[in-house]
Amino acid sequence: MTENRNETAARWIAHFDMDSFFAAVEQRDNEDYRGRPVIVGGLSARGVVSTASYEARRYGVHSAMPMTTARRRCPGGIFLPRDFARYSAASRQIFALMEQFSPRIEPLSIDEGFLDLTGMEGLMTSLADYGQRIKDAVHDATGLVVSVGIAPNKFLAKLASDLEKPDGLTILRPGDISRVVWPLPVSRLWGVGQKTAERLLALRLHTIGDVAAADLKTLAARLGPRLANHLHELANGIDDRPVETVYEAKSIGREITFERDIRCREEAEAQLLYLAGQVGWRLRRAGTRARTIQLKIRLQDFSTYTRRKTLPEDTCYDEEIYETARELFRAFPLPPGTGIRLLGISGSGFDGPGALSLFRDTRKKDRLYTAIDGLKKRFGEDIVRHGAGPEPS
Ligand code: TTP
Ligand code: MG
Repeated sequence: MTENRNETAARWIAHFDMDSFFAAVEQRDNEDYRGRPVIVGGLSARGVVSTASYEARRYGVHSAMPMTTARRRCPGGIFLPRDFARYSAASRQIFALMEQFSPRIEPLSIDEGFLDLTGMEGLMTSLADYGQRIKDAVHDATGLVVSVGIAPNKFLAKLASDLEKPDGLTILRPGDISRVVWPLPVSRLWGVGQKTAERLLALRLHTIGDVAAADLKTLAARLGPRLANHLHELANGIDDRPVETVYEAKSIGREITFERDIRCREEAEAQLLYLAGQVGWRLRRAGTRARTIQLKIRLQDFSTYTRRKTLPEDTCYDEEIYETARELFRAFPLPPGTGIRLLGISGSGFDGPGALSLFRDTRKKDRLYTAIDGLKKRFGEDIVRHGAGPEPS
C-alpha cells in the first residue's frame, strides 16, 4: 500500500530553498573552501554579509551583518566577493530542473520557490520519496544541497523547508501543526517582521500557538483587522494563497536511466510505451495537450540525441504519444551492438485544453481517460499501465 492513498489534504505544496546558496556555490567550485567558514558579500569597509556557510554560522556570522563584525567574529574565515554570474547560472539550472517535478512553479527568489504538487499524489510512492527525489535531482545536476518542505499550503511548506536546514526534508501534515508549529516563536510567522513581532509580544503572544488561540478582536485592535485575520489564520495552519505560476513549464516529460543498458529494440519500445503512459497522464493532469513530441536517447558512451515531431493535432493520449515516439525511435540509426542508457519522452507546444477539438471528436477518448485517470488517482499510478515497468530514474 503506498502512502499517497492516505494523504488527504486538499492541496500539497513543496517549498525548496538552497542551503547557504552563494557560499555553497563557492565551496562547490573551490575544493579548498569545503568544510571551512566561507563568508560572501561586500568586502569594502562598509560592506555587508550576503551569506555565510554553515561552518561560518557557528561563529555567529549571518546575512545582512556588517562585514567588519563578521571579520571580528570569524577571523579565520574565507571572505569572498559576490559572483552573480555563477549564482544565476546555478539558479537557472535549478528552476529548469524543477519543471520535472511540477508544471506549476512559483519562484520566490534566486534560490527558493514553490511547486504545486496538488493532484500529483498518484505519481509518487510517498511525499517523502518525492521530496527526496527533488533533493537528489538538484544534487546530481548541480552538486548543491537544497532543503525541501512539503505541506498543505505555502506558509506551512515554507516553514517546513526551514525546520531541518541544512539538507532538510520535512513533511508537515495537518495533524502536525499543534505539535510542530505552535511552539515556534511568532517571528516564524511568514510576514512578521520586527515591528509586528514587538506588537504581538506586547499582547503577551510569544509563540505561534499563542496567536492561534488569541482573541481575534484583541488582535485586530492592535494590528488592524486585515493583518490580525491573516496572522490568526496562518497560526491555525490556514493559508489559501495559490501557487502563482510565473511561467508555465515549457515541456512535460519523463525519462528513465536504466540499471543495465538496453540492447534490444523490442525492450526499448516497451519502455517507450511505459514512458508515453506517464507523459500522457502528466499532460492530462496539467489540463493541457502537447503539439510536439520529443524522444531523447542516451547511448552507453553518454552521447545524447533528441528527435522531435510536431503533430498535425495536439494530444494528451498515451497511444498517440507512444506511436510518435516509436516512429522517431525506429527512424533513429542505432549503431549495432550499442547499449541504450536512457530513454525519455516529452511533450511541448501547449495549446491549452480542448484546442482543435472542433475538428476532432475526442469526447469518447476523454471519457475513457477520465475513467483511467480516476483509477490511477484512487489506487496509485501502477493500476493501469502499458509497457515495461518502472526502473529507477
Ligand atoms: P537565503 O535563502 O535567505 O539564505 P541562504 O541560501 O544563504 O542560506 P539558507 O537558506 O541555508 O538559510 O538567501 C539566498 C541567497 O540570497 C544567499 O545565499 C545570499 C543572498 N542574500 C543576500 O544577498 N542578502 C541577504 O540579506 C540574504 C538573506 C540573502
Ligand atoms: Mg537559501
